[in-house]
Amino acid sequence: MKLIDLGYDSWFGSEISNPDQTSSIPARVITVNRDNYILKNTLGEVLAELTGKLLYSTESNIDLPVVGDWVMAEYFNDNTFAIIHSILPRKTLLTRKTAGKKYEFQPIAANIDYAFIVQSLDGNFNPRRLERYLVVVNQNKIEPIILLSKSDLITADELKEKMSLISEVTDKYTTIAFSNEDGENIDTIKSLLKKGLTYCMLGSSGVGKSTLLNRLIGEDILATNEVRAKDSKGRHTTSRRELIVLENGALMIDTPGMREFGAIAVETGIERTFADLDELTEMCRFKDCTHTKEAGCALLQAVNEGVVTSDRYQSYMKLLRESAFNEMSYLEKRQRDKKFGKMVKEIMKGYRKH
Ligand SMILES: Nc1nc2c(ncn2[C@@H]2O[C@H](COP(=O)(O)OP(=O)(O)OP(=O)(O)O)[C@@H](O)[C@H]2O)c(=O)[nH]1
Ligand SMILES: [Mg+2]
Ligand SMILES: [Zn+2]
Repeated sequence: MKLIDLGYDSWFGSEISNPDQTSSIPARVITVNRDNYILKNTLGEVLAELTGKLLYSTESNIDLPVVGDWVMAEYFNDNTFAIIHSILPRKTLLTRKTAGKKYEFQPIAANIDYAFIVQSLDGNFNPRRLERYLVVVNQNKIEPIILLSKSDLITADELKEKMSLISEVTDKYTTIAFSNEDGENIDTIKSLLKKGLTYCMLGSSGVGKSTLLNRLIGEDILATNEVRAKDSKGRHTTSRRELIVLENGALMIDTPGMREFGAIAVETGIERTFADLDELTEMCRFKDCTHTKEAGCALLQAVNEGVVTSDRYQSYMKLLRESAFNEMSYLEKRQRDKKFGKMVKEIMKGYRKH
């Protein structure tokens, strides 16, 4: 296996000729465990740990390796163990807001080319949730592909209705309804996968991400689990993120289903996902129009005329508000952290003097 088969390309190429890292070689992070990593490159797969320096210089989660990262690693003991010295710059980084009240970025996966956003066509189907995923994926300049699973559970008429709801959200991205159960459109999904490109599965627990991946592999490698019939909720079967090389050479990252998919600072993602609404706001009479009550608001007019559904308008406004609020909270937190750091330094200096 060559590095190019693992997704390495000239984009990363210029980064490895760093003279003081000559003992290190590039490798891709294929699994992140609690205390260590599994790397893969031409030497095969190896267990790896971080250098103390990297570990202690990290200011946030973002500075630590995630699945899909390219790292520079030094190999030991006949290439049975490695130490990670640094992370190569990331082509793309998929992040979300850390679940709960914390205002932090949580990295999900790095160097992703395409994200499969998976929703099942039964209880999990939700156009508003799809918008949220699209915003985050678009923010990171990753190409979304929309997959609607469990088509075997609904009638042809229901499918038609749901597809039209999706086309109301967006008609820009490939959208495929499929079934792991009867095999519908599995081949269509297979035909999308290209050698050397990295894909990642996103979506709630229980929608069939791992089952699909097993289907694509043609073997039951990943654990899957029953869903509670009552509310279509999964049980978080997949517990870690891992990268798998498919037979045709495509690279696929499975992720555990996420209960929350919060967003921080995703204005660009919102603009891209709601491009038509964003364009309308350019035509508002006032530059600082809040699109809530102003006369001459082009967006409100479009809603009144039925050009834009009120659901999409509300979703757009909600995501903008949430993104701005989370960004402010994040920046405030960073500032507090910095001040705190400074204070600690001052105190330590004082100690040393005495
Ligand atoms: N009827 C039907 N059931 C499916 C389909 N795909 C998956 N399932 C079932 O849904 C359940 C959950 O599937 P998983 O693949 O474990 O779901 P997941 O998205 O990986 O869930 P997490 O790992 O928890 O995020 C399993 O019992 C599957 O057999 C499908 O297309 N149709
Ligand atoms: Mg899974
Ligand atoms: Zn307006």
